[in-house]
Order: sequence, then structure tokens, then C-alpha cells
Amino acid sequence: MKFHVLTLFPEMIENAVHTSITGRAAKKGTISLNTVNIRDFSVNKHMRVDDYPYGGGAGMVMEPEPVYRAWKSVADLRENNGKKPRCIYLTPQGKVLNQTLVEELAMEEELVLLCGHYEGIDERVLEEVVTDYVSIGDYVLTGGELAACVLIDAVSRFVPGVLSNEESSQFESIQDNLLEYPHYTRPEVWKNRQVPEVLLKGDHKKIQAWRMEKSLERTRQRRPDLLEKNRPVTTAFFSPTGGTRKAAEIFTGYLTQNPRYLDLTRRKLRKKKIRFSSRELLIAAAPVYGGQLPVTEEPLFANLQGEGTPCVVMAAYGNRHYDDTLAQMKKRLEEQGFICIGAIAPVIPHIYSSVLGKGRPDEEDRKILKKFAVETKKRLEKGRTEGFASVQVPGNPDPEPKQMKPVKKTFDSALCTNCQSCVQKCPVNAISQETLEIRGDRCLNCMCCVKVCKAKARGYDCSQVRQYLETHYSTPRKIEFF
Ligand code: 6GU
Repeated sequence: MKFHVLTLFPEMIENAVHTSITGRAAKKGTISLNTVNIRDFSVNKHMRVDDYPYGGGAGMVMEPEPVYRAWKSVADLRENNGKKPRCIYLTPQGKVLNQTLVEELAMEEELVLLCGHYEGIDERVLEEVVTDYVSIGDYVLTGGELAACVLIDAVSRFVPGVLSNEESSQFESIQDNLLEYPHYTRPEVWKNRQVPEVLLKGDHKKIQAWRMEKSLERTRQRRPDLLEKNRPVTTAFFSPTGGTRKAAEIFTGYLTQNPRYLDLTRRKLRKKKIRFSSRELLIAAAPVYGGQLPVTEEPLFANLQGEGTPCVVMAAYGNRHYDDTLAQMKKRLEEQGFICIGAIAPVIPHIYSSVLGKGRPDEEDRKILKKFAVETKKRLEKGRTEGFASVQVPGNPDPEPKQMKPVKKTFDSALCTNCQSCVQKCPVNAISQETLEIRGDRCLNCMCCVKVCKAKARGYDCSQVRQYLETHYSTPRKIEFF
């Protein structure tokens, strides 16, 4: 990440950024700082950069030309991809910086920060170069430099490689609008104060529960306003072979530290009615089968009931296409009280081919999933004040059910140990407990049984479909989101 700072006091920025963790990151080259002294671009023989305000009044105003030339010197430095660099003017009149904005800014490759002084900067140059107005809180500083340092520090923490593993594995509670739990180190007793008992024993589950409880208690006491913004996230997924689950987990991990997972691959959980309040968020994830939602006896997600609850739908597919799946999911969930605020179609390994979707989601996919997570957080924040907006998704919400050619399954009874794994794991209860035969009318051809069979007694032959798919759909597709 490159930070360019346009300022009258470069040493103020240099000193702050070249210290501590950001200093270490700058040394390593993970971040870089380029300060530009606006005074170097003065158009006045006395090197002045300010003048009296038109209309009179107290204070001086920074002239437009030096600021413009300073900005131009940076803009011209960039490899010109035709894009104006994102340029942030630090001002108490800006959007108040929060963690979502910090994360969003951390995804940029370069940022230009403009620091004002005196009464401000001539409005016309702001209109010309500024893309974002940012404040760091509701109080007034003497200039934008300290605010720029705060922004650089907060953004740098999100740049990969700036924090060590230890530093970044810290419980990022602010991400969920919760405050951190209290911390303790040796000695066990200090000034007659004991370290809480639970932390001294090694029960990790109990420790985690205690920390969560303290986080909540503390937020309730100190920052009740944050608690209102806290939104519990549930990810409900159907994933017979694990591909959808993986994509859903990656995305969910970018959204929250404390997700709840509902594995709807399990028949029992599809029957259980689950209600969501308007203060929650649902992520619903399913694989694409022949361009549509898989058809199960208890329809997928039919047991979930919202109450104006925002939801994000995810249709994971094996590099052919998601066709009508997102539209189907959106319709189904909106009929059940959810508002679909976003939709995404990640590419996962195809169940019938080891070539299609191989290695997906990859590094590039993770970037897109993260970008969509930040976008989702923005939509949630906006929805809190303005109400949630239902997103448009492509596809037919009511397609004719597709008759898919069944894949030929093989079963080698000589290898079978009758462990019943396939019977129990089959998402649609299509395998007979006694005969181990597959009921063709129920089978989804999801290949779960093949995957869970440790004895390798189950296999399948889909060479025809596979060849067709690999001939037509092997060019890797990019994740789309809406
Ligand atoms: Cl960004 N600038 C100044 N001058 N004062 C501030 C601020 C910024 N944010 C809060 N107060």
C-alpha cells in the first residue's frame, strides 16, 4: 500500500508513520510513505501558499494552485491506468472514519491524503481532486496531519503483512461492533486482585465463552450505541461435497468473528423451523445443479423465517454457470420474510470434473469475496438508517424443473464394510439402510456417498458429461456479485 500525503508539515507525518508497527512495515516495504510538501509548489516568490478569504472574515485560506500542483505531481507518478487516484481530504466535515471504511480503503493500492491548514482550502481545488471527505471524530484539530496519521495507522493494520500472525490473530471484536474482553498476564494475584479463575484452566471452549460474555457485558456498559449496531450472522449452507461450505466459510469469515453455521446438508436441520429477527443477517449458500437449486424433499431454506431480515444469497457453481439459482434463492427467501441485500456466485470445484473449478476459491477469489464482504457491511450500515434495498439478480426465479440425466453410480460390495456412512450422510435419504441401494427418484447425484466412502466401494461414471463440460466450460470464470 502506497500513501501519498500532501501537507505543509511532512515531518509530522514522517515521524508518526516511521515509528512502531507502521515504521516496521515501511522498512519492509509492505507500506510506503511519500510525503509531498505543498509549499514546494508555491506560485509565489515568498513561498506563500495561503491568502485572505474572499468575502472577508478571520483566518487564511490555502490557495488552489499549489495544492493542485502537489496533487498533480503525485497523480503523474502513478502508472497511468486512466483512473484518478482516490484522494482523501481530512476534514471535520467528512464522513466519520469507522472500521468498515478502514477496510474498504485498505483494499486500494494507493491513497492520496490531503491535509488542510488555516481555515481550509479553496473549494475549487477540492472539487477538482478530492474523491472522499473523511473526519476522525467530532472535534476540531489544528490541521489534517494527525487525522492522516490516524487513518494511515488504522488502514495499515489491514494491509496483508503489516501485522505479524500473533498481532493479527487477536480477537478483532470491533469488527462485530463489540469491545474487547479484558486481558491479564502474570502475576496471578496483584494488589489483592485475582486473575479470573476460568483463564487459569485450559478449557478453551469455556475461555471463549467467558470472553464473549465479557465483550458483550463491557459493550453494554460502555458503548450501548455499538451494541445496537451488532448484527449476529448465521450462515446456512447445503453442501454435499464441501465446496459450497468452503466458499461460504471464507466469505463469512470476512464478515464476522462470531458466525453461527447451519448445516442444511443434514436432513434433520432442514426440518427445524428457525426464526430470524430483523437485527440479524442470514447468508444462504447452495450449490448449483444444472443451473438451479438442488431439489430436496424439504425444500432448501424453506425452514428459515425472517422478519424483514437482511440476507445474502450465494450460489456456488463448478465453472459452467449459476443460471437461475440466485434468482430462485432470492425469491424463496423474500417470500419468507427476508430482504436480499446481496448475491454472489463463487466458483468451486465441479463435482463431475477434476479440471473445472480446480483449486477454487483461489487467492484472486478470496480478494473478491473480501471485497463483497466489505460491500455487504456498507449495505448493512446504510440499511440501518435508510432501510434495506432488495438487490436485482439475473435469472428466472421460477424456472421449469430440469430433468437431469442421472450419473451412473457404481458399487463394489466386495469393498464395502457396511459402515453406513453413505446411508447416514446422504442429504436426501436416498440410500437403503438394509440393501445399500440408491433410490433413483430421490438421488440428487450429489456424489456425497462417493466422497464419504472410506472403503472406496462407491464410485461413479460420468465421463460423457465430464467430457462435454470440459470441452465447453474450462475457461476459468470470475466470481460475480450483485
Ligand atoms: Cl480530519 N481534520 C481536522 N482539522 N480536525 C478534525 C478532523 C480532521 N477530524 C476530526 N477533527
